[in-house]
Amino acid sequence: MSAIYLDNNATTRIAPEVLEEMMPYLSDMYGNPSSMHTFGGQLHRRIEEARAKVASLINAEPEEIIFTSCGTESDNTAIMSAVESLPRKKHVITTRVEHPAVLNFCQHLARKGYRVTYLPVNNQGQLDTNVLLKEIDEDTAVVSIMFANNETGVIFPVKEILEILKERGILFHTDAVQAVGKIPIDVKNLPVDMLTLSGHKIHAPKGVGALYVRKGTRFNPYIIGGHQEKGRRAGTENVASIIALGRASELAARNLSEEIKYLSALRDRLEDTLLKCCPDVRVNGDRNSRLPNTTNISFEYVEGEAILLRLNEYEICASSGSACTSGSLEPSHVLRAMGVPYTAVHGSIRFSLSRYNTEAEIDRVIEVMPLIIRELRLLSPYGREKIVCPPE
Ligand code: 7TS
Repeated sequence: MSAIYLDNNATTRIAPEVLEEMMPYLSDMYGNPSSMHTFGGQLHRRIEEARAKVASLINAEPEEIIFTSCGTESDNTAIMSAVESLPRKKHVITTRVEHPAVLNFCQHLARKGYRVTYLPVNNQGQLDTNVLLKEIDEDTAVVSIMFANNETGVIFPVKEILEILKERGILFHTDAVQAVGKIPIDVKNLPVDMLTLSGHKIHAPKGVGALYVRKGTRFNPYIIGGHQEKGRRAGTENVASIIALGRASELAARNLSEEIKYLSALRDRLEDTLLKCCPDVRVNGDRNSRLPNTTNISFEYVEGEAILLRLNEYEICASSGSACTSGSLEPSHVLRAMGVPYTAVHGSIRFSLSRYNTEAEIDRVIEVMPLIIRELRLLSPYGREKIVCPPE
């Protein structure tokens, strides 16, 4: 058996169908879609076909889709566009559990003089929309709240958020990088102003993303230059990757309901068995409102990094719930915001599945995980009684 890849919220394998579709555009069909000649110009039509497919995945209109270089660029663009559209307003609202693509951009805005409110979440990782209601005021330009959390999979109440924001002249952006292609999203039913998605989370390559901008929403480009994307995002198009994103969107839309059933069954089997087999284990995040492919599990009194290293020896790829940069043991900002106890934050592991995972792979993880946990707990200098918490 080759590596068991359970880190699909970090990135996914390019689907073979997607790779096949994009390859000609990396070799023979290398033209520039803006060229006058047919060799390049014909690619323009292929880009528009891809745009229609991406739009269809979220029930948008093709002209509402702008291709970008990644989820991060879409997030930055959306928030910047919103504050530039409403120049007299200087207040931005987001949550404490966003991806750094939003959090760090908001910190950047704070350094430029914007007031930023970071909404808390409860111990299930869920947002209380009453808190949002209390925080909005006349000065609020934009609210940016993720559709689903990348570490826990918790799905946010976008419908309720929209109810609160309705007719207040506040723009709403949602970072749906982890939600698109995993759960149904319909922007006609959920009228967000802007929505971010990323190719490499849905079996397209890295380095391509999209921003949905609702028709009629004021928009200011972030990348300025040529006329590409109708002047909304300059730069010669990443043709092959855009075509790949179109194909990946088509596949995701086609298989969505079966994949939800398949992945949630596999995920639940993994989760339920680990909860049964290992003592002192907890699931982080609202189990009733979660992405079907994600589970974040804390194994108390062990270091997540130690678990990952042992899993790696078995060729099992997962990730630490903490968004550690290598070498740093900074615990996850998401789990901390949820008030997960210190002993559990450090032992958290995120397993994120994809359509390519099999029952046999999950069985293998179920087999080795209790052994790893037992072994690490025996080795650990932190006996359960000896656990030391740092001063707050
Ligand atoms: N937003 C969310 C919610 C994400 O999960 C990620 C990547 C991004 C934005 C950035 O997208 P990109 O296209 O610019 O890469 N998330 C993760 C993760 O959870 N582990 O590694 C990358």
